[in-house]
Amino acid sequence: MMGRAVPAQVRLGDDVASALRAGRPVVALESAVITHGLPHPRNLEAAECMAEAVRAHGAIPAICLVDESLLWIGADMDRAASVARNPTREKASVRDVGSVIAMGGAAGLTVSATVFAAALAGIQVFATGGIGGVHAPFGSGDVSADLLQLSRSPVVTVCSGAKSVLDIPRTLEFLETVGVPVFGYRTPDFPGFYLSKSGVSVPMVSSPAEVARVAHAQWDLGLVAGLVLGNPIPAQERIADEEWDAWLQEAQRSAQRAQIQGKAVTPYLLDRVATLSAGRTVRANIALLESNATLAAEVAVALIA
Ligand code: PSU
Ligand code: MN
Repeated sequence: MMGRAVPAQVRLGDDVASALRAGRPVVALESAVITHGLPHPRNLEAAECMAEAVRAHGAIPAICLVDESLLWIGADMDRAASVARNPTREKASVRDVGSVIAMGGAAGLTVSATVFAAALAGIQVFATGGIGGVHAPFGSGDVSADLLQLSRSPVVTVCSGAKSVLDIPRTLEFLETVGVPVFGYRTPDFPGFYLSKSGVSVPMVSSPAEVARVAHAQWDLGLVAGLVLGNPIPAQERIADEEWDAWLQEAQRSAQRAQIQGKAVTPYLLDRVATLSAGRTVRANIALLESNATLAAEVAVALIA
């Protein structure tokens, strides 16, 4: 993979640009989890952990965000921290990126916006916590832009499943409909974010090399869809089903009472479960982000080997 010309509104970090030019492994990192998913200052700690894990496993991290009318692919930690602290920062999915750039705003990028950015720069692997999907209750009409964009960007997305507040079977059905292959990493059960299992079976892959073979086979055919690789949360941080169900139900009740809607739903629920669990969900989230960053780096290395 060689670097490619990027549009004028895009800035590549120096180390990202030189790695891409030299064909060395790069891993894109999501920033909505930093700007909207985790409380300050644990969010910055999470960003550092992810970047460090990517470096420790032989790849260059590329935090993707919007700031000062530019789409940054490989923002440095100072810029990430300044966007995270900006009180007017937005959570941008792929449809919002153009308008935030045009208006001179700042934004953390969701999975949909990050896989778009990664593909634009020629980055083939991306690490996040959980992808968006089909919200429960079915019929609410809330389906994340992540799902369609995953079918349009040839990037391996390493995650610990879909966001814990979603309808997982319907999310996986949607990915099938739009042609996105989904795998479990060393597990036949799609991971359940804070829980190790979601209860839905997926094909299993057991090494970064195997993931790389599948990705090459698919992309060499000219298929543009990305791959979703579900990596279970590290065992010592996983949360028991009953505990999680209780916190989630309570959080959903208060979201309903407060009439939270649209893209505010996820940040609101995450904030509520963090409080209800006395911080356990935050710790679990950071642990899985770090573990996903590690696996993503290994896959990026394997893709180039
Ligand atoms: N999963 C989490 N925390 C998050 C997200 C997912 O545990 O903050 C973010 C990701 O950026 C994902 C986005 O792309 O939520 C999906 O949001 P929506 O449902 O509004 O599309
Ligand atoms: Mn949504």
